[in-house]
Amino acid sequence: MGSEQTRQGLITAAYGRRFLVECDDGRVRDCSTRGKRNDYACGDRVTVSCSGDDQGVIDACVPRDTLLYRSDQWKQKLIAANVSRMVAVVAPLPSFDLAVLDCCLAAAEHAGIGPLIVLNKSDLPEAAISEKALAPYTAMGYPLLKLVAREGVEALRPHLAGQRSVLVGESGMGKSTILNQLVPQAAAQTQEISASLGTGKHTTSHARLYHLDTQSDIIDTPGVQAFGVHHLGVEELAAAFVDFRPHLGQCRFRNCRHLEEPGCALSAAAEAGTITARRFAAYQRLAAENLARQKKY
Ligand SMILES: Nc1nc2c(ncn2[C@@H]2O[C@H](COP(=O)(O)OP(=O)(O)OP(=O)(O)O)[C@@H](O)[C@H]2O)c(=O)[nH]1
Ligand SMILES: [Mg+2]
Ligand SMILES: [Zn+2]
Repeated sequence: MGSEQTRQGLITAAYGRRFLVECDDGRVRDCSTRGKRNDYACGDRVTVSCSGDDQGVIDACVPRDTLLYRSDQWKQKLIAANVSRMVAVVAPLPSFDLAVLDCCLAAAEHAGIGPLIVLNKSDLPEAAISEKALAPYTAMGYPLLKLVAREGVEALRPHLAGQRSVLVGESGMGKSTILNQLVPQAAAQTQEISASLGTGKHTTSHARLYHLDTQSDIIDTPGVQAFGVHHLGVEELAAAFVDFRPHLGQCRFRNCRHLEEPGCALSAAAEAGTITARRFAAYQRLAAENLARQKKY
């Protein structure tokens, strides 16, 4: 004993309750936590009690600038800390779910993280349909970048410069393929979409941070089937739908939840086509779920 030394570090991988921490002496240590804590994420700046060159224990976390997480009825899942940009990746095959995209974007808005939508695999003929489905998102101001990650991702680099970015999206969209193009030495395993089930064995299982240069990092994350936003209250939810913002505060009732209230400005906007009916329905479903939960507890 007596060889413990305290160091600052950056979490670069999160494996349940174990974390890889890049310490200020340049060494990456495999770290556990105190008291079975697991509320740390890739991108967290932490204090580590180091035991030797390879191992340590995380003692504390520096306050975060941002925290991206998802949540369902039971628990929260931390995804990435101190990120400034979300790269939401979709692709025509396997088909993607706009409802998942809506939740990713809402979580990013709520966390103060700037989203960029990437339509990957734009080499596929089905990409035209996907692009049409994404038109409302560009109309509401989200930047959209079409990529063929298999061929190259140079067009993405300017969006990542000076940022810490996180790749999010459903499984099989090509997040790890994008990462490998950006950081060839990462050699993240990518999954082969099997014709039978669309499931592959190389699907990403843990979040991992890579340095692009001294100013920019990128975090690859496992694909999600759903991106729960149970942590957003009804009011926060409406505010996280950026296309709703011009209409907020214009309903007849100040506390309008935009569900069945008369004189709802959002409902009128959906009918007039100023906001898309699909986005409004997505909001209403999430808001109704949220209220039902509040009643239960
Ligand atoms: N046609 C085409 N296929 C691509 C492109 N980019 C990636 N793919 C393929 O899409 C499949 C899935 O790619 P991954 O990078 O593993 O996807 P992922 O988003 O990391 O998936 P998870 O780790 O499960 O979340 C692989 O078979 C890739 O070869 C592209 O630009 N065009
Ligand atoms: Mg992956
Ligand atoms: Zn309303």
